[in-house]
Amino acid sequence: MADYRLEASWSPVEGSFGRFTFTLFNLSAEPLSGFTLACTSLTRVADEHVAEGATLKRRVANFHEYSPPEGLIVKPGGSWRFTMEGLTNGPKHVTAGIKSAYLTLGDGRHAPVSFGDLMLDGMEQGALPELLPKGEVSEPYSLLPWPLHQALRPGDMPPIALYPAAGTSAKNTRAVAKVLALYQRLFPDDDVPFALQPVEGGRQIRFKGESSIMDAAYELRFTGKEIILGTDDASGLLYGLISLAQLLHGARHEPETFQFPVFGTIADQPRYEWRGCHLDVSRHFYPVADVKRLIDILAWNKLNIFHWHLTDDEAWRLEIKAYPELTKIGAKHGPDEVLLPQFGDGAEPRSGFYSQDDVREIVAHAGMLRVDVVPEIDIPGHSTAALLSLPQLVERQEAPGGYHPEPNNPNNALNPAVEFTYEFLGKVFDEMLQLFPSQYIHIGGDEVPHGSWLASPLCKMLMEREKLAGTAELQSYFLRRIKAMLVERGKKLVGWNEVSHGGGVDRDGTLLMAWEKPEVGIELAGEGYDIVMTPGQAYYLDMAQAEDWGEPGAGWAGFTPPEKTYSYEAEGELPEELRERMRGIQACIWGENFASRSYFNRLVFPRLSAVAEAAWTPFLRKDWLRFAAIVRMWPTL
Ligand code: TNX
Repeated sequence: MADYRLEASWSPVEGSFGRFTFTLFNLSAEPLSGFTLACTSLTRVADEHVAEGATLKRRVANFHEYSPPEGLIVKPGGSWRFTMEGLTNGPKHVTAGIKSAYLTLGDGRHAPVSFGDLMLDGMEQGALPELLPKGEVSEPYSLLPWPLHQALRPGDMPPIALYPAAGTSAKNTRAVAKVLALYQRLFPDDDVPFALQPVEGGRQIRFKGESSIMDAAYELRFTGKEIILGTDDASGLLYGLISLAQLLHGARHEPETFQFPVFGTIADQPRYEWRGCHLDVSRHFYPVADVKRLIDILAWNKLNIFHWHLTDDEAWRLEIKAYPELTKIGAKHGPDEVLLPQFGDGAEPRSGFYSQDDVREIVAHAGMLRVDVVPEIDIPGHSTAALLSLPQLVERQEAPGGYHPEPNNPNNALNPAVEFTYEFLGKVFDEMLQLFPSQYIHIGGDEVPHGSWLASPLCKMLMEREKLAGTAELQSYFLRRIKAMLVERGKKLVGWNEVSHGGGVDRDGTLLMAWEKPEVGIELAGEGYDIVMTPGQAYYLDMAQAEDWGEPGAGWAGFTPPEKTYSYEAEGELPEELRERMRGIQACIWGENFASRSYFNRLVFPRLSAVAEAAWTPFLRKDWLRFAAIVRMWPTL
């Protein structure tokens, strides 16, 4: 147990974003004096604020440090209480408060402080709403995503196991073994769905090449005697086998509801080729094993893109051999480190990044499951960690607070007029080429605030020379150079929707993710970009799932119950002639709210499967109650 505990509550105030009340308890045996209290809070205290009982000594992005009144002594068992009125936004949920806390004592040592979620003053919390109904099915098959076509007759007893018919090729046997291993990782307590040798009471699978069907498609024909699996590529083979494992999983787990087919066919193929899930590992770091398990879960849900958000303001998580500082400095947080403690960090310094060996392991794991790993380094904005790790990236003459993108650090964008920026990125891309076989590299491009770089003398010169009118055109200049660097290296550029600002980049081989709303995506498609829809209102899995205070998650895009994610149609009013441009949809898992595993699971599941079904199944074949009945048997992290 920590010697100190900090409790925080919030009360609404007419005409403002309300007031925080903090109480620090001294649980140690010694009186506490001559200290400061540091904490990270998602809701920030504004520069203009009224403090009672403390002063805000400094604030850097979400990091706050408070000093008690001169001479304050907190006795053992005693507490210190203070309030802050004047916040940058109004908190909406329990998770909007403290994410890390520690004390700096008189002698410079740092002491851990425990804390909990943000309380709402004077309000009963009440029970949280049920987010998932029990569900019901009209056809007894546990397939999720639901297939394009099926006409099946259920059998009474599921087969004991499925096994490859005599004479099955090594490639197909290996595919069975692969899905068997996947199943064992996801459901270690369950009976296995496959065996490699014939099993009494089992059913054999016969494999058939089916050159007339499209990529990732498969056909299953069931007879009492065998199952014929027709595919034309490795993805179809994988998905056909996963469907068989899913059918057995349901029939065994809930035999009153689900059965295994004895006759009939499934003819299945995905609605979209890009069925993605993004993971922000900058705000919250996930060990290799967690990332691999998430990829297992993606494959089980037939998602095929893992968009790996490896850098942001808070941390740079990818080892780059040419610049070891990026992870030595830029992936480490601590009270006396260059990067201050953030979400979930405490008094002890803590570091987390992926070595190039880790990356190779993850990419190989994903590749085996037909998941393409699309790495993102978020530039030019969201780059505090890189800028603090490599001071050569900083424009020395630029005013230190030239622009201030809340909630991030001031001047958090790579400077397009600093030539070293391109040398640096060239080397980063060169190393990424060796690690990531994907044809795509995501370069972010989001949230560069208006006014960025305008206090940079070097940018002023560049603007004159290149006849650029402001921030957006500077950004476009930068991104066009980045695009050329990627093209030179044989890669396609992926970015967030703001890449199109100020003239954008060459459309050819550029894919943009519309996160602000689907209309933005439609506009971009009209401008000639390929698009993927990642609407914050429906597919951001960090968004809270109900309005209730007690429901964890972010609130900036409202709240998103699983049913909303499920029933959302991301194409919106996409005109027929732009359909070609829409490559797919994607869920995004931003990390600010995921300090605990239980919050991760509560927020990500079942909404991730809801996006997976939207990515695979035609809109008219979706069915919320069927989804609810099946998804409760699906794995979580
Ligand atoms: C917006 S979406 C962001 C992220 C945050 C997220 C939180 C986007 C391109 N930028 O930096 O983590 O909201 O929901």
